[in-house]
Amino acid sequence: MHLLRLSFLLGLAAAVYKLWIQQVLVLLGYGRTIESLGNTDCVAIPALAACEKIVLHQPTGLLFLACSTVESRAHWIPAVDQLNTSGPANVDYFATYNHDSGDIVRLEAPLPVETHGMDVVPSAADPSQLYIYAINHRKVHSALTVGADSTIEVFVHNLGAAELKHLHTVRDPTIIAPNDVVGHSNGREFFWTNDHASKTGHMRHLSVLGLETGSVGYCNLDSGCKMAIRHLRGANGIARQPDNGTVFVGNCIFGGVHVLETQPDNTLVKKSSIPIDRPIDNLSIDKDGVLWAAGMPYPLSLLKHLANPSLLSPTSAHAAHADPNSSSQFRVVKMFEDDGNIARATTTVVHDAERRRLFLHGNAAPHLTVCNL
Ligand SMILES: *[C@@H]1O[C@H](CO)[C@@H](O)[C@H](O)[C@H]1NC(C)=O
Ligand SMILES: *[C@@H]1O[C@H](CO)[C@@H](O)[C@H](O)[C@H]1NC(C)=O
Ligand SMILES: *[C@@H]1O[C@H](CO)[C@@H](O)[C@H](O)[C@H]1NC(C)=O
Ligand SMILES: CC(=O)N[C@H]1CO[C@H](CO)[C@@H](O)[C@@H]1O
Repeated sequence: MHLLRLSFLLGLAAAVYKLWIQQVLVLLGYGRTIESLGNTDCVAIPALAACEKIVLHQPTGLLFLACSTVESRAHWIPAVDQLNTSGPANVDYFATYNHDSGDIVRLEAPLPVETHGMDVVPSAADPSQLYIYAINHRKVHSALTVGADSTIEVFVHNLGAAELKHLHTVRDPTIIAPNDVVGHSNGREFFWTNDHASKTGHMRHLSVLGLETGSVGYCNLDSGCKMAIRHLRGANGIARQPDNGTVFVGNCIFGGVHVLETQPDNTLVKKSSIPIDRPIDNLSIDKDGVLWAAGMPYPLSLLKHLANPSLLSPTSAHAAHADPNSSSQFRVVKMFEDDGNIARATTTVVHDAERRRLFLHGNAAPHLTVCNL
């Protein structure tokens, strides 16, 4: 009787363990083959390297980028505990790229920014003025123990100008490990993700077991900052459906996308998730309302690449179409996949639905990739 129960329990434990291990192996890309998909009509733009985040200005087709150098990234990426302050100083920059003319403009900023996530939002009052919300991970000497001094900067940019005007620096106890940001068209409100619950420390590593989580915060320059939702696993890139308050957050550990609904008090409630068979990084929404997500076919090779950018790491991009018949259902289509030779270790994808172009870039990638779809 006891033996029977014991063997039943052992069998159950083994089954659960096998299921869990299988899930982990799938997420790590075990047994995954990398296809060649959508990667035949692409060009590389090496003048724009190590751009963590790209945002499209749809009316002009202009791409905004938050960039660095490959060497600097190998030293300093707080999100993955790369906290060596002796890398190159003040090399990060914002730029615009016009794919039709090939013009690259480095935007002069009145203060140095260690770039990460970014959003670019036309002002509701004057669409030729763009608000730029940018994560800034300032280096501090004791970074190894206390982490980066992270803030969120708000700039304003006149379309076509060569500079950014600084409006605000937001520093708050809830801005812990900021990763990505979505801003409001009034220049005064934003949601951002914390990729972890602490800046440094061993607890951060427990995130791979789901025992440590990220969060999303909300700031209003008039009323302050607060947590909008806590305990969000693998919180990474963030995007918002402009017209209806749906917020998407990529799950860079367990795969897929969290679908959140904005409440009247600007907190967020989780509604559903979009399953995708791999960890998901940064997100964007195109003109047709389709959500584009950068996939990590082999997350471990991505981590190795971030520490040593010369290593290849594959890339995928996925498009999630909302099902018109059911608000919580999405149809996900893989649109791009490459072994890393055409688009290396992509962490951010943007689709120009009007010009049928896909832009891909990576935190430590050697070049911007532009593909005709
Ligand atoms: C930090 O970077 C410097 C300069 O590249 C290097 O000499 C040093 O070994 C690095 N420190 C660590 C802990 O990796
Ligand atoms: C939505 O429902 C209509 C009518 O039932 C059906 O014809 C259509 O195929 C559905 N669309 C999707 C995307 O499932
Ligand atoms: C907003 O759009 C998304 C599709 O992207 C849909 O899933 C969601 O239900 C919509 N929300 C509302 C409140 O209409
Ligand atoms: C905003 C942003 O770029 N977020 C993430 C994109 O992907 C890299 C690589 O995994 C992450 O480190 C960023 O935090």
